[in-house]
Amino acid sequence: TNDEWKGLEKTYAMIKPDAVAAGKVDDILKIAEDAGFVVVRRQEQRMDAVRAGEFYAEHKGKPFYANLVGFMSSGPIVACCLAKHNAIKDWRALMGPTNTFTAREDAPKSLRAKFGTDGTRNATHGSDSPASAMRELKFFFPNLRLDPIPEGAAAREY
Ligand code: RTP
Ligand code: MG
Repeated sequence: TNDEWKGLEKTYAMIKPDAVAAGKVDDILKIAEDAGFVVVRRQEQRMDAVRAGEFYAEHKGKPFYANLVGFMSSGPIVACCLAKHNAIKDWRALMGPTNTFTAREDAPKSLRAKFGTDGTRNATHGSDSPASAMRELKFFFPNLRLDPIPEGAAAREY
């Protein structure tokens, strides 16, 4: 069976409503697989504003928060668990800078350069640390049993 991903670091990746609505889910996950990521989980779902606000609670009070919550609850997202050595950092690198326009300038091959729309509607999300990966994977995949190791959270399923 293909369970080699079980020993690899995992990250939470999300395809945001702009890229889902544009029909780019398969293109994005193909790029991820070509970059060495294993797609462990993939699930389309909608977040309501309460759940989107909870997911992005760290940004509560920031000027873009309401816009962000409105965007993230505007249509279906695709929630993913991706596995790879150094998955957390490497997925952030593959996504590129937060702002789509900055991404197009500084990282034209990045996912946000290719699939993003603007400063808030930027096609993809990725956990920014081992602790975030653990929290976010549990938030979307409560039945995925995760076992943290020092090098990174969410490293193994057991
Ligand atoms: P993410 O959490 O979605 O992976 O993005 P990130 O770490 O690169 O950026 P973060 O600072 O965590 O911001 C979360 C999301 O909020 C939206 N945003 N809009 N000035 C703006 O309009 C603005 N700044 C941030 C983006 O959707 C960003 O990904
Ligand atoms: Mg973030």
